[in-house]
Amino acid sequence: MKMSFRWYGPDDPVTLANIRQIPGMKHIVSAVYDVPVGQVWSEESITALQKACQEQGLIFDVVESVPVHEDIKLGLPSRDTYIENYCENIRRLGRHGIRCICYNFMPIFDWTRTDVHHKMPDGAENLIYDPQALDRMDPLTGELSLPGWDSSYKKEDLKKLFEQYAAITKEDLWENLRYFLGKVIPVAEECGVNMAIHPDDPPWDIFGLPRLITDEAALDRFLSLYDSPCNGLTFCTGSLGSSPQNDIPAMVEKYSAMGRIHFMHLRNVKWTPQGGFEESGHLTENGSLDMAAIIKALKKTGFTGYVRPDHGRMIWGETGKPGYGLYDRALGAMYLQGLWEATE
Ligand SMILES: [Mn+2]
Repeated sequence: MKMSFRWYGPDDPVTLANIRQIPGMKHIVSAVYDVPVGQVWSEESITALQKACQEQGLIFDVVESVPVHEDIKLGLPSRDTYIENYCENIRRLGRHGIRCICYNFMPIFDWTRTDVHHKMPDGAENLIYDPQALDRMDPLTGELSLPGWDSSYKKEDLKKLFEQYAAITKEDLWENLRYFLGKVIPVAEECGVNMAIHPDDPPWDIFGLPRLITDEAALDRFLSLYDSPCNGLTFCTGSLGSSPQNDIPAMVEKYSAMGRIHFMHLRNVKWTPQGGFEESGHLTENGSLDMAAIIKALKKTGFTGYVRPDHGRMIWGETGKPGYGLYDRALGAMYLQGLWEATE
């Protein structure tokens, strides 16, 4: 496995100089944030990220994410222009040494939590999802500030998007995903880039919007939409593991054996009696997932892809981007590498 760390670019309070001091850390996961969704990334911006990483002895070879424009998900006539831009981004990233691109196909909302500053009994802060709290939120009337949320949306834009999604079915969304893959996977193959879809987080419908990538049946269907080694997964244990129905170690073993996992997001979650979850420390005993069994499944199947510690808690007084502080993710990286080494 290749150990990596997500970095939000020069504005990230966590610096590359910090990251390089984490033992075993070699790869950087980042993205260009200075252009709107759907546009082509400039060569200069990509080169700048690559250079900044090189200067710290790190390799920038994973992108998370190249976002998919809503018009593509909705299947609007304008999608072809956005897909062509997407393909151009794959070509440019491939030329700059990027080997894996993470993306998702979630309508409007990215990963969703109901509190990103939840106080844990030990004083740490974590991210939680409480279904009752979500029911009380109305994205069309209330003030929304979600972590994966594009704050540039105006209320009117959002209303229109909801109307557009109301007009399509879940099957339409699957068909639009198939159409997208049909155009981008051949380009990714030519460029030597692995495409890795991130599961929906949480893996169920929210705000009445359909969500596709939620369980084993959905992953099977997704992989069959375009049969190519380049059409693969970002297997996020925390996202899929939010649903107690998903047997995470068994799924990891299955898809890793197929060679279709290109990127692992490793974190633990603790299910709550209310049907929600809390993001816990990475350790098996902290949450509901058996992290050692997950690492063993990767080892057993000869996994050589990228791994990153996913969201961490905020500890030791650190402030910053919820889920993306330095300290707890660094602890996660060490724990995961310890499990890996112990299987050797
Ligand atoms: Mn993830």
